[in-house]
Amino acid sequence: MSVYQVKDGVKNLIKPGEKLITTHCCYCGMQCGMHIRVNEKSGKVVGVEPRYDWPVTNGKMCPKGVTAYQTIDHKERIKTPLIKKNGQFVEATWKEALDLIEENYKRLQREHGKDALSVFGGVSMTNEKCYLVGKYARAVLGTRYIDYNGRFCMSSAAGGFMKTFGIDRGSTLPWPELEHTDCFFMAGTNTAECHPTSIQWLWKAKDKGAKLIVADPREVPTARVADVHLDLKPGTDSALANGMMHLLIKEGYVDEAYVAERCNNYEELKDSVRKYTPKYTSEITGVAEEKIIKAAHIFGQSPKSVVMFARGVEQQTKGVDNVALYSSMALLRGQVGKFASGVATFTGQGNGQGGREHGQKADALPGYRKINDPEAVKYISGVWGINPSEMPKEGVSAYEMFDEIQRGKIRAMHVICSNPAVSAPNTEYIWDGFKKLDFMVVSDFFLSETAEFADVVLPATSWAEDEGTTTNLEGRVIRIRKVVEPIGESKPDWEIFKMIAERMGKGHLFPYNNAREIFEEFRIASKGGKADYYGITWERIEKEDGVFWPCPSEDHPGTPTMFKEKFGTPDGKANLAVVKWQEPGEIPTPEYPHILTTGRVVFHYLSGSQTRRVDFLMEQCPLPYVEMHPELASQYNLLNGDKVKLTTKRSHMELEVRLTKAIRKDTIFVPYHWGKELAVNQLTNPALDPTSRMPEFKVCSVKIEKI
Ligand SMILES: Nc1nc2c(c(=O)[nH]1)N[C@H]1C(S)=C(S)[C@@H](COP(=O)(O)OP(=O)(O)OC[C@H]3O[C@@H](n4cnc5c(=O)[nH]c(N)nc54)[C@H](O)[C@@H]3O)O[C@H]1N2
Ligand SMILES: Nc1nc2c(c(=O)[nH]1)N[C@H]1C(S)=C(S)[C@@H](COP(=O)(O)OP(=O)(O)OC[C@H]3O[C@@H](n4cnc5c(=O)[nH]c(N)nc54)[C@H](O)[C@@H]3O)O[C@H]1N2
Ligand code: SF4
Ligand SMILES: [Mo]
Repeated sequence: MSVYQVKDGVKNLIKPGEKLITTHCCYCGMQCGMHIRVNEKSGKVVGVEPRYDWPVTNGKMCPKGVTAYQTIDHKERIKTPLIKKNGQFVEATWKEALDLIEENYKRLQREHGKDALSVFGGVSMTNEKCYLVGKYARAVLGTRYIDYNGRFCMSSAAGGFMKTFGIDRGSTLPWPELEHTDCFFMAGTNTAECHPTSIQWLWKAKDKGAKLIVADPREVPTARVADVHLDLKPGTDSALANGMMHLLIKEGYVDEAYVAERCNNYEELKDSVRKYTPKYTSEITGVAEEKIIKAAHIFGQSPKSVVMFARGVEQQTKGVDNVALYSSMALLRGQVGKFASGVATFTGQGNGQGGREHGQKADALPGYRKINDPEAVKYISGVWGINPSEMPKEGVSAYEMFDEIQRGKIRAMHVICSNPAVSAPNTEYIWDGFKKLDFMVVSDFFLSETAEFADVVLPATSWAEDEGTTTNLEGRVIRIRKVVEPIGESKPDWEIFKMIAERMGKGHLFPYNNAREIFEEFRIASKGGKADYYGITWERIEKEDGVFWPCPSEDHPGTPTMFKEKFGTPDGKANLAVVKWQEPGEIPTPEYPHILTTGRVVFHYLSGSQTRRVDFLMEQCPLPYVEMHPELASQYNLLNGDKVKLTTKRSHMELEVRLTKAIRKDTIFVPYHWGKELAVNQLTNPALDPTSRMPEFKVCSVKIEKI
């Protein structure tokens, strides 16, 4: 971390013989501002300095961010293409790798049709690359089968926002305004560990007297300092939100004028929440009645409040409902579209916002257009230079692609920037799917658990070896800068798409020489869509500390606050959610009597493919474990450090017990950042939300046995 003073700005951070390159952290949606220190002589990265003048993160970074630079020049980086021969990877030239890809793709297309190929994308890439993943799948391979890891991440938030507000922008307000918020209602977000640098806004607000309500089955760090901790049973958020709204209405906390003018369904909502008395809500959620009542009074009396949530409420089979219901709490209070108040989901991955707007999703085209909308198909076909009749139809969601592998429909998969062998639910099914494929390609810069299954591994560049843009969790489009030259023979993902396009006879569709040219095309592709980037230029981003979409023209200021006058729905009104609580996909049974939930720790990122390669982070957290309340542990005679076998309907695994009182007595928690026999996703339930197709990572039923 920095030992330098801020007062002289950037100059003071530069050491003789070094230069600083200003960019953003590669990991979470906070996209913390940072400078990478590069030795001018060797061109090598030697360290990092937080960026104090970045308005969203103000010089704060977390343990992952300050060590991220160590992955750039890491000894395990893949430096050449790899081809599997007799079960072993051997180094190959680009020509050999591309020959093999061309031969197999063309053969499979000939024998089984274009839908035999598939693409599994990811959103740790820049907007420019994410945009091209969709174009590569649809215009080059001609397949309907494309989806991406955001299906496991942001799809329920997206679905809930679309339903409620008509536009899915993760935050309705810019983060620095949070300093002036009077009340934070935070559900299913472990903010201190997962978006650590946003905590500063909470502290600043708390110093001014802001109140904090936390809804989480675990006493996460924010819950420890909360005014009320609603320690709900996993899978009961919709009951809690309905119970809160019951009280807001009963106690007269509704902003009646706002609701009458700007919202639909108020009468239906009143009917629907009538039975969610504190008593009934408490019976379902397991939260004490007094706590629910206290939370409703605090929330109802706060002039400026935000409702914030994350995967805890979204990664459920009722994830879309949960998002719509929690958002409706803010609408009842008239909070959306105003200063220092509103609704926000903590977007997960670095480009989790941008990456979900540009057409990596089975049903989406760039600019948040729909692939089943003929006008959208016509427009995007025009931008791409293809005939609208060539545009493939809607495909299926990420997990459901593995069903298509089992059915023999999908024969080949190109996984780009994701590690589903660790991160998808019910991993044994995923592993089996990979083995069944006739041909598999992975683009990554490390040999991930997924890459191990591939026939060909293509060395992509890391986040520091190419430039472009990302969109942070506020909806602010920002610049990622190139820090060093690509290592070995690695190439940016867009160049890889271009080379494959040329081999498939579609080189004319990928005429780009650099990321900037892609951005210019993408501006036009997004123009007129819900996520309109047309008015955003790289120069503006630089000058204005990022630009918020929608931004339809170069003289438009961008949109830091959403929905000031109207919502994105056809009638301009928000839709209050009228939904009853329903049970999660699995409820405890005598055979599987407890609830398993999964999530994160501060030291690791997602599948761990990057952070498990950083010594400092591994020293802090080398292995997964299971968090358990001492009372539950005593039922099984378990002490801290004992080994247990966990079994669900899918599979079983062994883990070390970590006793803590900071979790419900009926629930256990396992972090998911490890692979193979250490992957908790061997156990998780692949039941999907009916609209978002998001798997229920957060709730399943489990058996505990002492070993
Ligand atoms: N350190 C770290 N930070 C990260 C990441 C990482 O891997 N590591 N990943 C990034 C990404 S992609 C994402 S998506 C975000 C995720 O950020 P978060 O969603 O904050 O993280 P999780 O740990 O998945 O889950 C959050 C909380 O949900 C709670 N929870 C479980 N079940 C329920 C339930 O039924 N209801 C409610 N209300 N809460 C429940 C868990 O106890 C947990 O504390 O983090 C981003 N930041
Ligand atoms: N049990 C459980 N499972 C979960 C979750 C949970 O809470 N519980 N959360 C889910 C969520 S929210 C998410 S986001 C997913 C994420 O899961 P994954 O998609 O598996 O996420 P990563 O580990 O980031 O995998 C990205 C891979 O791409 C590589 N990579 C990074 N940048 C680039 C690039 O620019 N180009 C290329 N080609 N490769 C790159 C990295 O080295 C890494 O191997 O996991 C989901 N799985
Ligand atoms: S909070 Fe997120 S973006 Fe910031 S340093 Fe940590 S991982 Fe990187
Ligand atoms: Mo995520």
